[in-house]
Amino acid sequence: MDIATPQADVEVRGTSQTALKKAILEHLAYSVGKDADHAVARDWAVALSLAARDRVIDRWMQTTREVYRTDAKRVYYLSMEFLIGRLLSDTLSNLGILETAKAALDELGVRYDTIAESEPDAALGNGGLGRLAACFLDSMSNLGIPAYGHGIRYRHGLFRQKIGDGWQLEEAEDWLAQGNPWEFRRPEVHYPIGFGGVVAAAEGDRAVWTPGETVLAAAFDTPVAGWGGHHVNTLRLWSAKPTGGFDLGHFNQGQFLEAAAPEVLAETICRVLYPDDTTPEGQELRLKQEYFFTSASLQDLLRRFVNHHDDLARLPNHAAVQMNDTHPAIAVPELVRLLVDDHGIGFDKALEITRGCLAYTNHTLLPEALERWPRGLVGAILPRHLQLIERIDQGFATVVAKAQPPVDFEAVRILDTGGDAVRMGNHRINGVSALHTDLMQRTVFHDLNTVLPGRIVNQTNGITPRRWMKVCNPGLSKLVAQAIGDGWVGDLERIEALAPFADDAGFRADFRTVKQENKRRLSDRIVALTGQKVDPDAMFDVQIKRLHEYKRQLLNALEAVAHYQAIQQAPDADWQPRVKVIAGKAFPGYEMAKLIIKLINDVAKVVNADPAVRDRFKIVFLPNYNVSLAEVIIPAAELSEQISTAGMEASGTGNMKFALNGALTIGTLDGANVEIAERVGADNIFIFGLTADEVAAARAAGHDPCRYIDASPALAGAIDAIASGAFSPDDPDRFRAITDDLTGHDYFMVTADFHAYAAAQRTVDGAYGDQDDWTQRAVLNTSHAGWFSSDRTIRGYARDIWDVPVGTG
Ligand code: 26Q
Repeated sequence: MDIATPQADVEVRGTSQTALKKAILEHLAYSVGKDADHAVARDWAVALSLAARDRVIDRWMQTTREVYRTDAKRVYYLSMEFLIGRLLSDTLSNLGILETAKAALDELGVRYDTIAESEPDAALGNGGLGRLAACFLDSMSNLGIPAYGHGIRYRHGLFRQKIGDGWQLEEAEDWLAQGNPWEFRRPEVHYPIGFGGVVAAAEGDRAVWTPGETVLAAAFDTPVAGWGGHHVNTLRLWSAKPTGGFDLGHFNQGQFLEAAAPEVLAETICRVLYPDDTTPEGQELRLKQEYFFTSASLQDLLRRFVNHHDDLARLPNHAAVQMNDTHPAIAVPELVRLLVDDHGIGFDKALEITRGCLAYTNHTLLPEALERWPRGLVGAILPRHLQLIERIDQGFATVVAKAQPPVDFEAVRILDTGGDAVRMGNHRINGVSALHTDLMQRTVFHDLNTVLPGRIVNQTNGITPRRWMKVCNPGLSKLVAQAIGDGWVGDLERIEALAPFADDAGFRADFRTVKQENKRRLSDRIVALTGQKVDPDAMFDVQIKRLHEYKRQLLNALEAVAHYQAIQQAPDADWQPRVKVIAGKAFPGYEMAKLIIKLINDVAKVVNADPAVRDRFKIVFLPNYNVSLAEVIIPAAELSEQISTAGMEASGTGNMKFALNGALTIGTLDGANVEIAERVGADNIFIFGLTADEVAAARAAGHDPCRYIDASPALAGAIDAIASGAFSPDDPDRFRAITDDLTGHDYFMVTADFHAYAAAQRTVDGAYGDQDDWTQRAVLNTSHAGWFSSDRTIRGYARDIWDVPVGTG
């Protein structure tokens, strides 16, 4: 691909080493205001980022002009989360100038790695759903799909996690403190967003809503360059501002706080991601956040449409809106409202247009994560929307009445009268893995699937190979490129060509060398973050993800305790050395998850200090897991822990990143693990435990943890040690909530899967003992992971849901 070669009519700034060096120095002086002698790492990073941004802008404008000219259908991806992480390496790499930029900096006596580390990690999300949105932005650009990502420009992203005495501590992240060189503020693009107030009926279906309170949504744009830099899309994030000017009257009377109040109230809306919603105020704030960014995005897309078209009935031919989970689900009544009240379209037609534009992705079947809003709250904050929801609900009743076989309307209706709540999310729906979609159709959305058969489709998740291989694993990328060329970067399925190299001893040796180098890099990071020294020759076993009981970090910790006890009992046996790395954040209000973090740290402290264990087993909990840390951990991993209770992990995407980077998976048949197993082959993955159907059957029959504990001395020993305070001598009862749950309900089936998991871990140890054989399997994981590219996923959405054409990639 002609990476840095622009289209003929696009003026693009030079990308030679000389040109880049000059651009960096110019930005350092004229944008940052520093000279080379006084610049700190962050100054250099900003100067380089601006130089890189300049090289995106001409193509960005070209893309925009082209999309206007061809009047192409656009995709709007609405998401509460965008976990983009750092942008510098990714942008330089996509432009094909990463190596040149490094060389230019070298000439200036500046180390690229040092300055890259100074970029804050944009953590505008908390997990897979947010990272998926970021991978999708990259893929939509790669495939030349005109697209906007829309979300909230949080002042503080997800909290920064510190570990104090083994406990999670939360601090506000201040990612914007030193400015954000990637974004453009668009003061002229702003929309009023109303809350509360009263609704008066008008002619026809129209109503006049007079909000009690209004804020402005102001746009901030970040260009998103695809691989090769040819197509550049926009991530447009909304920030809240007060509508009026500053209240000088109050201020001059000495009422300073009153004068500042409108600003403070408006800015509250985009202050934090997932405000605690256990109080009514917190709930109200969350609903306001969701409505705020959804309404702004829809007003924006309607303005763009009506500027160039006059027939709103054709909107579905020009705009596809994807709702990332239920968080933007208020889009349904909001688009109807805008069409009916602002554009004078009849209700039925407006609903038809809305249905033609909107689609919804489901990311979880956990009942507590499916949003339901108290009817009173919706009525108070969005009175017009409640009217429209009621009307949509009535219309739906007539559809349901005709369903064959008959369906109970109460089970599917939008208004959940039993709980007096508004239930969101009856639309064109997709699941995120084959198993998850199947479970949706059979369980939570069973009745809906009967009423509207064919509505629920599957689009298995994917990951962008640009960030999750090319940028984060330069060693492996180079090795793969030497073997099969670099076509896989833009088209990952081509990495299949690597499979024959699994049988090539020389290639395997090189592959091992790369992994070893990545393990050394991670070991250095572990020392820097925790002071803990680990042996880079040990097996690196990794579990990194949000802390959640269903993800079963507890199963991992219990097995670690049992393994520790086994080593204690036979200290001279031939143990396979292992470093267990765990990282992840717990929701601030999720006490059980926070206690599990403390358990992991307490166990680690005892195990790591025990002279009998020596270098044969180390447990490391790395603080503040985020995208940037993942980029260091994943290339170094050898064993990927994907051990959720089957049926509970919708897909997983970390599992794909590990496989691509040559780790073998130990996992349950859950989410996309099923599809990974199908593709890498049973010999190259360690599957254990109950299946989703078996979990459901066991729960239905009444799961009895004691049956499993009595049958497994290893499990009983581990639970006893924790319960007796072996890891918490200062507070022996500390983990009571955990051990009581394990011996009582054990909803997540930890005891039921323990034995199979421990046995699988010993199989892993045996397999790792034959390094050559292990490496062969690792190479096959990399080469068979091509299907898990988010490019493939986006092609699926484009074809099955959005109906937009796709470029070659
Ligand atoms: C809901 C209600 C109130 C407050 C917060 C929430 C909430 C917030 C975030 C519920 C869920 C989320 C995030 C979910 C998430 O990240 N899901 C993951 O999505 C990935 C992408 O599809 C999947 O791979 C993972 O399996 C899934 O867990």
